[in-house]
Amino acid sequence: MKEIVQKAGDRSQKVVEWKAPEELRELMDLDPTAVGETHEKLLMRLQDIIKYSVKTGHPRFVNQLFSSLDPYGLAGQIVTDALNTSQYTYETAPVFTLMEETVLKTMRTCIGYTEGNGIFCPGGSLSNIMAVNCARHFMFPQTKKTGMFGLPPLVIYTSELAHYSIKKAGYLLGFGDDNVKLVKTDELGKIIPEDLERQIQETIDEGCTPFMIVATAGTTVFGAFDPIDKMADVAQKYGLWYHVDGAWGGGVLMSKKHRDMMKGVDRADSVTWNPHKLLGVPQQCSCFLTKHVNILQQCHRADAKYLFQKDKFYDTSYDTGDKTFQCGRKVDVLKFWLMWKAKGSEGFEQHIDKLFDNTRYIVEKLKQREGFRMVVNEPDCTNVCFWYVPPSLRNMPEDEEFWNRLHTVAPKVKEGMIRDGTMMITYQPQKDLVNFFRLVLQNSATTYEDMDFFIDEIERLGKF
Ligand code: ABU
Repeated sequence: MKEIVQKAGDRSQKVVEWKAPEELRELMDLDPTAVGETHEKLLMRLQDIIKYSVKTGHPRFVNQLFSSLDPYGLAGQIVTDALNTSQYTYETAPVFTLMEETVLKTMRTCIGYTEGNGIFCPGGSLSNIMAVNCARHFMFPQTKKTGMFGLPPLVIYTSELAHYSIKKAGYLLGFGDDNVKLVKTDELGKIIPEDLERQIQETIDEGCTPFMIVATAGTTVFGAFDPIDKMADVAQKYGLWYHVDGAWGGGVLMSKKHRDMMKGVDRADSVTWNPHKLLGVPQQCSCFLTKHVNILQQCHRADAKYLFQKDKFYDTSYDTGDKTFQCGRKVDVLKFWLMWKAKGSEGFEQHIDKLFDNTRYIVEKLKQREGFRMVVNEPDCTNVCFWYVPPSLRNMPEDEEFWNRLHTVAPKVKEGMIRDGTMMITYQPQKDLVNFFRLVLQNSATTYEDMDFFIDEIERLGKF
């Protein structure tokens, strides 16, 4: 354990010791054994597991929307696991029930809600699916008993760049893909409100029923923030449930300097906010928050008599299990709470401000360096999207062949860095843009020197 923590911040260590699946399978001997092994052997196995796992706490892991290794978060995680409880009743999780209630209330205050409810969910996708379920219940409470039979098609609107969990909500909750309408975005990746309204009107004209709008506060690739306040106007005009998916960007609410990016979020009916992303809490820590006090219970309550006995000797409104579609629920609040107690809100604020400062630094450096080209010139969030144009492409006309060849550059460079273990950054195409790098600044231990290293390293690996 000590080794993982020490190595997390040690730049002389590799981010990953890459092995191909067949080689790793050989090295790890993964089959469960008929006879138990000695502690010595088990410790050797754990050493190998650590050796070949990706060090996501390394300051040069900028690959995903999570990273870093906070010592207080880790301590909270260890204590959570040692206590091994399930957060569905007060009797099995008395402290965590009150802790969850208090932390969620404080988060709601950050959003600007004066009252409401919430729950920790296993990931942002489930929080978003929870939002769709609450929205449907709010408008059509009868669906809990009778299902969707007899209802017109119910339509959700979200960005074409929204997280794919909204489409999955369509699959899971019976709306179908056709009824999750994807609204056009501008060149910065933000929803175009006029297209949103056009599509709502089209739905009405077709005799279908609009019921929900989902804005994104921090899209997965560009980190774009939709026009939250303007979309709230549209939701209000048509009487629709308004959800803001702030899984990625929600953390800006902790910073006085950056919280205005979410202006209007208090008008949303519900919000997804993952502290395991921008706030650096260990995985997983995802919250669904709503201004509607009773909707979670109304929507999910099934009254399992073996668990939620009403004749318990304590106030059973503290049993939170029926606020969700889960039964067993891992405790995800302690690691967040411990970090909050240790750093204070001011510590989270400094963390966010440092991430945005780092973003400004690397964007300026990239703009100055030959061969690098920004995809988004001024990113909203801490996602830095850029192409690297290697020397062999620099004097080519920018025709189809150029773009086809540029498309192959990021995968090649990525392969090089993984094989060498020097850093990890992801790439992807988006809309009609060929593969580009997305560097995510989420670890405030990442320094200006690390960012100079990222640029130099991509240049070193891209000398072709
Ligand atoms: N839930 C989106 C996470 C994707 C990423 O880390 O890039």
